[in-house]
Amino acid sequence: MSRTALITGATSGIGKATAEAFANSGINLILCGRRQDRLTELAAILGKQVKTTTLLFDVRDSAEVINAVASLPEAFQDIDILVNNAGNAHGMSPIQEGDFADWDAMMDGNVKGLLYVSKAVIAGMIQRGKGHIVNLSSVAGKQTYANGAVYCASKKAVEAISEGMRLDLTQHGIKVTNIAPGAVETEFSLVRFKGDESRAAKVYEGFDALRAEDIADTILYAVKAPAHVTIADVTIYAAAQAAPTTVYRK
Ligand code: 8X3
Repeated sequence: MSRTALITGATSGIGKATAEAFANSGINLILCGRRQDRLTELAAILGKQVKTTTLLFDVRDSAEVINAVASLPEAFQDIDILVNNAGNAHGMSPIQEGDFADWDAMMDGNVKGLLYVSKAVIAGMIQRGKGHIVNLSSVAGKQTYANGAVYCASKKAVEAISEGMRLDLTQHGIKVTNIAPGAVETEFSLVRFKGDESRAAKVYEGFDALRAEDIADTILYAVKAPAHVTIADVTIYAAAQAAPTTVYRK
């Protein structure tokens, strides 16, 4: 029987690439995001391969999250795979110059949002005695870098939550995979630098950055692993990257 996956932040970047990879593998999709036009368009395209539905919510709003997941049509209620992909960096500055709104956006979205969506989905997984949660962390969750304290803190929290989920949920037949990508060329830096295109482009200049599809490939590998195998933790760098801020550029 084909499986069903719920993906947050599905309209762009790693989320969208994962949705496409899942569709190619016959995994039905609950596409979640904050932009209905993009969700509808993606659902129509991938709907040619698998069953799709969309949920419009902001992961930072716990009531919206709970109501959205509760509103799923019956055919989509048994969620086998949850991909907690939604998350972003907002601003990059020394801690003493940090902005409260940026801090709130990162902690509320990357940490609390991931928790809200997980809580909404885990109950059903426990009832059915099976499931797989894939959390998108970052190499920023492995190693803190200058001017990134709060983003790094939010991803260190994801690392801890992945470990904690694995400890609490393994006995219920639920696998937990933590994925920590390095520099992936998506809208990530554009969001971090608040639309400054030239600053964002510089992040990926002079080397072959990771693509969203590279991360989607790894997520697909993890969810396709045999029943007795858990891919617990994967760190993925671009070949030219040795650490979060160590990139060998041409
Ligand atoms: C994104 C990767 O190195 O910019 O999470 O923190 S990095």
